[in-house]
Amino acid sequence: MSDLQRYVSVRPNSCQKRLETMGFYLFVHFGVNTFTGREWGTGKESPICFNPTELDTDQWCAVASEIGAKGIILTAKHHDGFCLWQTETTPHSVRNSPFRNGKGDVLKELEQSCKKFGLALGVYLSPWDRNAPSYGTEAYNDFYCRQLEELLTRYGDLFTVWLDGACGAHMDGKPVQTYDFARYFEMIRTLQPECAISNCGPDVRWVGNEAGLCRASEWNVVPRFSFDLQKVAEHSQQDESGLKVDFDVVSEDLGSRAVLSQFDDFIWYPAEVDVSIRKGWFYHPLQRPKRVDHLLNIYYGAVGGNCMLLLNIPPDKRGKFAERDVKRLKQFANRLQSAFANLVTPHRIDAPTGKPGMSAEDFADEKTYSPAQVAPSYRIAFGWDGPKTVDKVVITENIDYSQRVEEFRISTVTSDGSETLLYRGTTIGHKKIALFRPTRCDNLIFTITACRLEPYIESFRIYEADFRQPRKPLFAELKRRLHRLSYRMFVKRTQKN
Ligand code: FUL
Repeated sequence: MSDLQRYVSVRPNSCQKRLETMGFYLFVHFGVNTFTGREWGTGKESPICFNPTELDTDQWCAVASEIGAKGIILTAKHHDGFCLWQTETTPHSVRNSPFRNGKGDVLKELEQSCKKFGLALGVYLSPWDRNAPSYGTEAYNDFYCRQLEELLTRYGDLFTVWLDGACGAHMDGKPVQTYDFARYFEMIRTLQPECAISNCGPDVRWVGNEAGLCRASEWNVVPRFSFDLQKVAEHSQQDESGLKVDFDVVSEDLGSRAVLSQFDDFIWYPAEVDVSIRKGWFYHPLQRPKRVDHLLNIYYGAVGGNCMLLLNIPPDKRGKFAERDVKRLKQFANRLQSAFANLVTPHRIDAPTGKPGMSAEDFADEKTYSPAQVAPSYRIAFGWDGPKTVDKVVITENIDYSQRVEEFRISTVTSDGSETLLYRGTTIGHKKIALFRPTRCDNLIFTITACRLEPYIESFRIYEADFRQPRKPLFAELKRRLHRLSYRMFVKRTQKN
């Protein structure tokens, strides 16, 4: 098998496919921190402080579905150890709070609302627990597994369990906990085989910052080694073959041919962008939601950059999303709706001969197109009658055949026969949204200039301009570099402690 054949033989499992198809879902950080104003609770909070007076999970779900999010992940337990469900594992839970006289169960209410609104439900269960007396001992793994079991058996189908890698146990003077991740994973796979294991898990990769920034080229096929890195946050280490690689979760290039050629074991590992609508993850009255252009740039970068977007909306002390956030989210949804309101239907598609059942005509019907022959480049021309002003294209690869496109460009041919370049891109993967300047034309040429064997293009949708593209983010690249640097400094510091 050639190297390229090996790379494209790596494909998503069914949990990963479901997540990639969902594309956009919400995070809800809610718990004792909502009432104490902290981001990381100490674990010493009294359950009495948890008292949402108007908890309204229907409102969360109504907002989620209105803005096109497909699911919600709730912080069932954050680092403070306080449980939002009726657990039998610890008294540190809603059971000992005034919320619904100790009878309430936030996760149960959310499960029912999600059902009502057709949304998927996910849970965040922090491995780091500042309240559990057993933390730092082997008994903690039993305790954690009992919590997992309750969540996996009482709340219907979960689309994901989000395992947060954050740990500040040294701050509490506690011994470092060795998490039995293998046991956690096995329990999740056994009890809910369709549930994705995120973050420290094998199904979803953390994008590397919490600012909503993703790489220009996001790869799904990466060295298996990058999964170990999610659990062991070390800056630079040896892989199994003893090769010294400068490679970590924030590295810029995780999956180009140059990187893959240094390894011999690969996994499908799509990235998720987790970011909050406000500065903090929990609700703080003085923080403001991000501007609409900022939210749109995050959306285009993540959903349109081969990542999943996990956007956090923190409920306030009432237990509802703040009006200000809801208003902002509606404006955001409006802009998206207008951006994708007018699809251009091509009348002619000219492309290299396709495989049987995967020809260019099939492509027009949104079925996969794949050229019969491997070639150095592939030129696919779309034409329509009468010029239209277009400014964006959504391209998807059929990931059942892996991720293959490495470089492409979009251009248009003017009446004098000259070609004008509109967009130059690298990876496509599950979804690429290519935004370019509004251009009046009656054709677009999609040229794939580098590819791992032949491409499998599932769709190429062209949209008319609404002249409301967000302003380009300033210094995005610089910000990404700074985040990378600060992450590495953080890791170095924690390793010293
Ligand atoms: C981090 C946590 O420490 C934050 O509080 C938040 O939950 C974020 C999503 O993950 O690691």
